[in-house]
This record gives sequence, C-alpha cells and structure tokens, in this order.
Amino acid sequence: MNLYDELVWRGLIKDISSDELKEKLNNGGLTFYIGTDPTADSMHLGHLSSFLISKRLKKAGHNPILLIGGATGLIGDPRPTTERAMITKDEVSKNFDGLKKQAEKFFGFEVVNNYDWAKDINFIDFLRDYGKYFNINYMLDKDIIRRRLESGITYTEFSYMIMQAMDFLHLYEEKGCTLQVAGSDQWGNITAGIDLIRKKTRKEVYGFTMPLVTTKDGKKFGKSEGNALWLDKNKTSSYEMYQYLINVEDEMVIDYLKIFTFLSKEEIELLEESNKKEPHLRLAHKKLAHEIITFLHGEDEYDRAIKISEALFSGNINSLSQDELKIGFKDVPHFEITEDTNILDLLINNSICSSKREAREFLSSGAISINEQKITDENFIVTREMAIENEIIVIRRGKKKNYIGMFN
Ligand code: 545
Repeated sequence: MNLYDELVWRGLIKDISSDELKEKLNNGGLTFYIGTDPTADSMHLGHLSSFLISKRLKKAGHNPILLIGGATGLIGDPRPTTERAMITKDEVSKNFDGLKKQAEKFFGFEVVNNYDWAKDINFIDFLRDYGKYFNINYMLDKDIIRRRLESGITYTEFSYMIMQAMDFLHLYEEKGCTLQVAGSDQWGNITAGIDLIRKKTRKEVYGFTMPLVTTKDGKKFGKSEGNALWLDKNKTSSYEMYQYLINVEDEMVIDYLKIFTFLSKEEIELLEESNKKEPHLRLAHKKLAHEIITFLHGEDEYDRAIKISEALFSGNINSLSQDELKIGFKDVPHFEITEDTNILDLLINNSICSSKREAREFLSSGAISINEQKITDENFIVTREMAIENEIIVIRRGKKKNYIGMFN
C-alpha cells in the first residue's frame, strides 16, 4: 500500500489541494511543515494525531519542519465562535519553550519560530508586500471568517490568515517547503498560503488536512470531564492517560489505532478480530494505550500505569509507593491528619460518613478499610504507624469510595 492509500485507509485525509499531490506523497522527497500556536505550554492528546503525521511522512521519505507560532500566537487564530483573549508576550514565550521541548522530545525534527521573520516586517511593508494580494471578498469567503461576522471579529484576528500565508511563502522561499499539513480547521489558512505563493511566484505548492478526531457522538477526542489530556506527564500522568485510553468507546478503538499508532494494517485487523470475538479481553484498548504511552513516555511509564491500575483494581494498594498512590488517587478527596485519631471522628470529621450512626453501620458491616485492613471496632485508633511510608492512608468505604488521609 503506498503512502497516500495508507493515509486514506487510516482516515487521515480530509481535504487535499490537488490530485497531483497524491503521487508526490508516494514519491517522497517533499519538504513539508505543520504549525502550532503557543496557546499552552504542552500539546494535548487531541492534537497528537496531527503531529504524528510528521513522523508518518518522515518515515515515507519526506522532510519535516515543525513551526511554533511565536508571532501568530500573539495574534490569535480565529475560531468559528468567539474572539480569543489576547495572551501576553511572556505567556507566549513560556508556552513556546514548553512546546519546543515537547516537539524535540517526541519528534526531534527541525523547529522554526515565525516570530524570527515576522518581527522584521513593518506595518507599511506588511500592507504593500502581502496585504495587496488579499482581496477582502476572498478573505470573507473563508468558512470560519464568514461564521464570525455575526458575533464579530477584530482586524487582528481577521489578519491572521495573511500571517500564516506569509509563513508558508517564507518556508517555500527559504527551505523549499512545498507542502503544509494540519487538521481540518486549518484548511482556509493553508489555501491562503497556496494562493499567496501562486500569486507571488507563479509556483504551485500543496496542502492536505486531516479530520479532527472525535468520539462516537462527534465530541472532541482527548478530553476527560472537560479537561484536556496533556502530553506532559507532570500535567497528565501516564496512569490517567492509560485510564482514558483503556476506556475509549469499543466502536472507536480500531479507528484510534489507525490514527494514533504505527501498527501495520495486518496487526490492526487482528486486533479488530479480537475486539469483535473477545471484547472482554480489551486487547485493542490495551494496545492503543501501550502504543501511545510508550511513544510519549517510554515503557517504564507504561508499566507504572499498569501497576497502579492493577493495584487499585485488586485493592492491593500496599504494593504502591507514595508517589504511585498520589497518582492513582489524584482525583479522590484528600484530607490532613494531624494526630492519631479515633476512627469514628476520622470518618465524620472528613465527611466519609454523615453521622455517628451511619459510621457505626459502615464499621459493623465491614464496609470500612484502611490500607486494605478492614476496621469494625468503633474504638479503633488510626495511627501514623499504619500509614504507607509513614504518611498516607487510603480509606475505602464500600466498593467504590476512596479517600486519602495524609499525616503531616
Ligand atoms: C501557525 C502558523 C503557521 C501554521 C500553523 C499555525 C498554527 C495554526 C493553529 N493550529 C492549531 C493550534 O492549536 C493550539 C494548540 C496546539 C498545541 O492554530 N494556525 O495551534 C492546531 N495545530 C494542530 C492541528 C490542529 C490545529 O496545532 O493542525 O488542526 C489541531 O489538530 O487546530 O504558519
């Protein structure tokens, strides 16, 4: 299967600027770029699919450039809905550093900053050398711009596509870059660059976009309870990433394997069989989690995610270190313990039970355990000696509710 057919099979092609790009993709040798604005100091799972394209094209013999928009990040790419809040130059600079570090860690490809060339263009030259090529009707015809006319769009965000077009022209002239790739929301910005290059140089360059990755009901992929799953493991642990990936919808897991992994068609089809015949084994889900987490953070982090998951599932939390417990129980209620405490007071003072009566009921029914040790005696004293690494106790109430007590 040639590269273009593989990208189609993987569901990674939405728009393509011209048919001749198909052959060019299959022949290798194109210098291409994908850009990102420093709107945060870390990429997140929702963007990973787009950046992985740089690795796919590199493996097929093309030459990648990753652009981080130190200049465009100060302007704000218009969204279909509302004007972006302007982010400060300091924040853009901090985010730039974070994204550059990630780009180097995950991909190791050349990184460029459009601030390096945009900063030298004065306003009059901008209007004469670039603005002159953008007819207002052409700009208003872009889908996202048209949708913003209702809610309003400022001159700043309206000008954004010219800046992105200038980037493509700059990279074409300076690096022989003839292809820009992105997610489908970028189609208007990419065609603006193709048209500017054609007007200025009479040469044809290319672009293609990928569909934005969604869940079965069309919601954005990579968000769990509204929070992004960051690729920075200090923001989103590999355990949290694992929990999200192991629980993606069964109907979507094969599509995600195509989009997010470098497994072959044959390997993915075997997993598709398994997902149909023995869904309870969750082999496809486990493989998806393995491929993404090992790509991002390595095998050790993947093993840690599995260890924490198994310990929490089996209840064998004493095998976990303090750090692993903190990761595993990040989202459960935490409270401080200042001294040895009677179990009834501990349960009531920290809202684990709503009354002495309820606490006594839970205790006598064996529903309360501390570090997996069942407590039934209401005169039991919780002491620091019980704590894991002298600090943490995990109180489990019934099957599901967990609480973390921290001896300070
Ligand atoms: C700027 C100058 C260029 C070329 C591209 C850009 C950035 C582009 C844009 N891209 C998006 C983005 O998201 C912010 C956070 C990403 C960590 O805004 N104008 O910066 C996303 N992009 C990746 C995909 C995207 C796109 O980074 O292209 O479609 C999301 O998957 O939304 O010369």
